[in-house]
Amino acid sequence: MPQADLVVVANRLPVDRIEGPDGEPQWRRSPGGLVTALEQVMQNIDGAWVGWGGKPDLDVEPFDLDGTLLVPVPLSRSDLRDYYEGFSNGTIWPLYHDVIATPEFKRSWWDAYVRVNRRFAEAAAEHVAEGGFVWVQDYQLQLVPQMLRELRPDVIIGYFHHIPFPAYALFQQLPWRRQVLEGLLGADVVGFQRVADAGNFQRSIRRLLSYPTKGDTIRVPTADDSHRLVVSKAYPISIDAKQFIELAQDPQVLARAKELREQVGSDKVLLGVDRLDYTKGIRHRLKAYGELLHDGRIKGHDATLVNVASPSRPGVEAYQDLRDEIEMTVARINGDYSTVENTAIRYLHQGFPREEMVALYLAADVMLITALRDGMNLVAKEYVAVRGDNTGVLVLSEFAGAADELGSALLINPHDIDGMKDAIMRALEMPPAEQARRMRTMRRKVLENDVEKWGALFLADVERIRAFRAGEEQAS
Ligand code: GDG
Repeated sequence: MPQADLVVVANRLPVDRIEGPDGEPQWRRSPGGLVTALEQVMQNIDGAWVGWGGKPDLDVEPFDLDGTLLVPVPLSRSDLRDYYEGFSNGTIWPLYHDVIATPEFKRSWWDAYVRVNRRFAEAAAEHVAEGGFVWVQDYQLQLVPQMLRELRPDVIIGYFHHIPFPAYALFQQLPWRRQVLEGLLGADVVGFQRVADAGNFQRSIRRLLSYPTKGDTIRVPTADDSHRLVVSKAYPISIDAKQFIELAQDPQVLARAKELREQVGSDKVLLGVDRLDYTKGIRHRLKAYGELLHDGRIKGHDATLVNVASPSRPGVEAYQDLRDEIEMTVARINGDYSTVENTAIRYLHQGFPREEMVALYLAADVMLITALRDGMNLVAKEYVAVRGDNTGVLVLSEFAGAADELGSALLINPHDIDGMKDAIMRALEMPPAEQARRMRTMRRKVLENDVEKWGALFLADVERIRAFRAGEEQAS
């Protein structure tokens, strides 16, 4: 079995299994954000990617795709129910997003999480070369670093956490809190989106495990009465800004943006783009917008809200309930305030190709990011990247990680509905000079701190650890 110097471990492989023209199954690259982010990093390295193939009970051999070895991890229907929909998305996701929804603590879900994490760790251990680097991605796989370290002490392990890490007072609720911290501490570098997330993680380590922390490092005791140093700090993730800028200059995309604008017809276009998830504050956004219509501050032809809610986690009950609630609210607002000529909210429960997303970003005067809690929020950065003429206004929740870098947006607290209404009005009325000043500052940040830089910063710390370890080995 070939072994790779870099192995990415993520819940999903970066491909979808589809039926080819001859009826035979084929793999097609899936266009997700993580894929684009890591594509850059993996380009020049002999890499492998361990992940689930996207269909239950799919048990196929590793295969090569454009120079990357893809290693499918089989998951049965019950694994998916208990490990993925259960512990990952019914326990960790709500707990780590400040219990916006109530997390459920089920022992059978935890058992499945342990079992499936071990399967991922074993697959990574099998495919990584001597002294190689394994980069574990996200909250579904928090136990993999420690499990992998036990199997392969020779490799360097990184872990990146894409979602928030909660305050100690919330994390404390987790019945398996110590096991999760020990699992993460199997890594050499533990990366977070915000400085505050790394701070929360270190506080939990001090309170629950009593390991000392200093600056970005944690001293983890080892079996031989010595210790290892673990780096834990913020590496804010970003987008492939060049790719978005190129798409925004594509004549077809520009024509489509113009067409969308004309079809919508109103004076101003407001846009929301999220996975349909309770963390994104879609209900709060609709409430604020509905009240602006009710108060008469926005009238008939003044504006339209285009709201893309891409389908997400349909197997989890909280998401089914959320969808019902949002769709009822949209229907009510449209019933009350649309006219024959103008629709108040254009609601789209669909996924679109990236070109269409960029055309929507170009057509929108105001982008509304109203997350109640969000690790980063790449949509905010995508909107900023494509606004090459420095027009447009970003209304951005303080609770999204992106707010740390994009302080020139109109920052809002989405729980404060009156504040959000005022910010929306200010955005709709903002003079072009102020739009340009704010957008220019934000674009500079996004273009400088792109995903390539994110990868480079993380890998630089990995190399630091590698050098430190080599020095220690020589000394002993
Ligand atoms: C998690 C964290 C963190 C959405 N709908 C369509 C579509 N998208 C694309 C967007 C964007 C991505 O999906 C969504 O990324 P976000 O960052 O906004 O949010 P999550 O999915 O919750 O991601 C988040 C992220 O991981 C990365 O670390 O920022 O905080 O929750 O790229 O454009 N893309 C296309 N069609 C759609 O309909 N093509």
